[in-house]
Amino acid sequence: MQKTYAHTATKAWLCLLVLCLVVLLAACGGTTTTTTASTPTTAPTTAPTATPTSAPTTAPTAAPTNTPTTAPTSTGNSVSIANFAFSPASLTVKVGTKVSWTNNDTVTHTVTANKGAFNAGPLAPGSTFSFTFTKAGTYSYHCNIHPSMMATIVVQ
Ligand SMILES: [Cu+2]
Repeated sequence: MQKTYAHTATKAWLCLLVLCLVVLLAACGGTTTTTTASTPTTAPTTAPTATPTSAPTTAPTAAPTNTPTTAPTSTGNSVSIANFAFSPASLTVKVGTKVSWTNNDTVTHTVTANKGAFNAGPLAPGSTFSFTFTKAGTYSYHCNIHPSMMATIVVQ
């Protein structure tokens, strides 16, 4: 009887010891719950995709319509003599054109071709001389009275 009691007593102590151990272990190990610190994942900044700039289409520059200004000194078929000068100094005409020289000056002049194609004798103020060009070429002429007066008729 005594032995049995002792046996149960030891058994109880063992149970108590085990219980204590369990409690201790639970106390120690239980708190070791590693709180996984969730490292804040840096929000992936969406890389700004370079928006393709539409290639600037070179706007076709409107071609400047340069209206051919008819040079007032090179057309027509008349030459004015004024202020000791032939105007225009160079006149271009077509073959068969009749060119007229009018002396609008206050003094007498001549219209003399350098190579003798034509020659308007003394041309008094206010008078007109005409010559029809039938052959193409460049006709330089001058005034016999005033050699500095020189001009050209271009026949095409
Ligand atoms: Cu003259």
